[in-house]
Amino acid sequence: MTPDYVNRGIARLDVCGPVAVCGDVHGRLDLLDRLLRALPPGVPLIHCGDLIDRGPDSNGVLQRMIDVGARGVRGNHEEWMSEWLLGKGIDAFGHMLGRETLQSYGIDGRASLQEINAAADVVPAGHRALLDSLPLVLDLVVDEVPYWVIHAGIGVNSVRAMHIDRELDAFAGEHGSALLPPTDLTRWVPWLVTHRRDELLWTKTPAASQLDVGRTVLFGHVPDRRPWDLGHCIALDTGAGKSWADAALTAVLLPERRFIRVS
Ligand SMILES: [Mn+2]
Repeated sequence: MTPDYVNRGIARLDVCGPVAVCGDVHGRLDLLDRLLRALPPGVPLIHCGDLIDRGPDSNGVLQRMIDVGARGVRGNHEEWMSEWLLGKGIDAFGHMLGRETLQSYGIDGRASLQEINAAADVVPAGHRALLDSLPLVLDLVVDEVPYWVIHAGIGVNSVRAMHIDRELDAFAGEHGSALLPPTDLTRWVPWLVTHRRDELLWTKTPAASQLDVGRTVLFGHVPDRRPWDLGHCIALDTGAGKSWADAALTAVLLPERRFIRVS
């Protein structure tokens, strides 16, 4: 049976600006709190996924996101945690993905798989509900301007691959034409959600290779020393959770497109 969270493909959120969208947090509750203090008062926070792992306080980050009513999408790191909480155990994803997260819940990541998997019930129901609710894609509308929020964005290669993919036939069947003009690329996002889930979560595509789908895509997943606004995409992962001396958490204010970076 397909787990519930896999079915949460695209969620729509229609808001009045300003709104802040942040990149990967990776357990850095200190940076998240600094960012929340740096935002103009009352501005809602939206995240690009990868709230957990690497940094010391994944538990605290999930709780803070709940406390401030943040919305967002799932990252690849949330995938393993969802699987673990569904009782599938962490072995499918390996210890390395979750060690710091486990530690933040008081679970020794070096314990046996059996012990780790038996300890999953220490994760509060609210954190489970948050993880379970995260869609793969957020169809975000700010002051009537639409954006996509997607953890890994939309890589040029994933869409190029569609041209030579037999599954494109299925898309053509659903939409009437196999080769859409570029302005219709935005219609491929629902297709990608169904047929290329892993591309949207895992594929490392830097800003320069993100596809122009006719509206701005906000994404994280690829840490860089600085955020990028290339018009068709905004890259927001500035290395929170990495051991860089200048590791930072960055958000962009919409519709203004001004970056706020804390380190
Ligand atoms: Mn990440």
